[in-house]
Amino acid sequence: MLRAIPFAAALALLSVPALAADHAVEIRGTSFEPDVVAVAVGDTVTFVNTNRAVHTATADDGSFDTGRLKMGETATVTVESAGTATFKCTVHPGMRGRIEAK
Ligand SMILES: [Cu+2]
Repeated sequence: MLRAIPFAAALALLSVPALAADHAVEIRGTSFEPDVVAVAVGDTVTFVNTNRAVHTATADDGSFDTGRLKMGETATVTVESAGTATFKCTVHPGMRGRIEAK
């Protein structure tokens, strides 16, 4: 019985997910800053538009889309799988970036 307590405690620790981090990406002018974001699965990425024009951050594989962000608006996406997700602004297709998730 005495050994059951530490074992249960260890199981409880294992079942708690690692703390997710949030990564900020600023839309500055017509670029994403930073344009490459290294994250862990479960992390979030928050896009904030600091530019007067409307922008989006839209994954090429359709896995996320912030929709149209006006100046001062933000959108947060959760990274749900490992791998690289490239994204662009649908208003300005030359605006590109990528999320690299481990
Ligand atoms: Cu744009």
